[in-house]
Amino acid sequence: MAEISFFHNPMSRSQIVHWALREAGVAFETVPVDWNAKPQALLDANPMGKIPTIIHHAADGDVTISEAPAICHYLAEVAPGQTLLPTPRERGAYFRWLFFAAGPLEQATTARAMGWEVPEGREGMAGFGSYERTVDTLEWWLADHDFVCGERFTMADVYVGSAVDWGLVFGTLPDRPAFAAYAERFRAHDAYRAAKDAHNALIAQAQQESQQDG
Ligand SMILES: N[C@@H](CCC(=O)N[C@@H](CS)C(=O)NCC(=O)O)C(=O)O
Repeated sequence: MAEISFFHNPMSRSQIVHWALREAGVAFETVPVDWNAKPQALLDANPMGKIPTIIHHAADGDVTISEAPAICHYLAEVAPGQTLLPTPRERGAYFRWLFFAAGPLEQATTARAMGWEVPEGREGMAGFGSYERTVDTLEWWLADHDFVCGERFTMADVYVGSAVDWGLVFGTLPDRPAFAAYAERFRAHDAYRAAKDAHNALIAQAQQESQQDG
């Protein structure tokens, strides 16, 4: 059995974890998730039936983790050498932006995609304030930092980078120079490219199968 069981559908946030697994260099087996017939093992592990979800077959027993940013950080912990974890000096930026992307940024971009607007006068109650405030704040940081923690790539870049990647490709983020320059830096990573290649191959295969069925 591989070290990690990875529930995956290429058209989902499990792409983030696919990249994280490759950055971490841990052995994993992919368990395909068909939206219309989710594997029982996924539902047993995560009653939300959501992916990404992984099961780490650790020496002292299985550990189930869901929520993409939690999985990313967990993988940085179990990765050989732990080089994707922040140094003590980098910890503040690492956790700040990891949680910023999981909270305000995810909420702001989802609200935008769904057409939900914060009612006038209620920005103070919404964790993301407004789409503009959230996006401007991320831009402010990335304009001055090559990576989330400064000069060095850490696991936070897999999660924040995935949000920027997705946002630029699908238009949920504006195409600003700081986002484009950041994307260029993380897209140069071998692990990013390997995950993308695998992702594109799975999409092509699914499209071929649906054409054959049709
Ligand atoms: N909060 C979760 C969100 C996961 C999520 O919504 N995944 C979607 C795919 S992108 C999913 O599994 N959808 C299937 C469903 O809800 O049944 C995370 O950040 O990991």
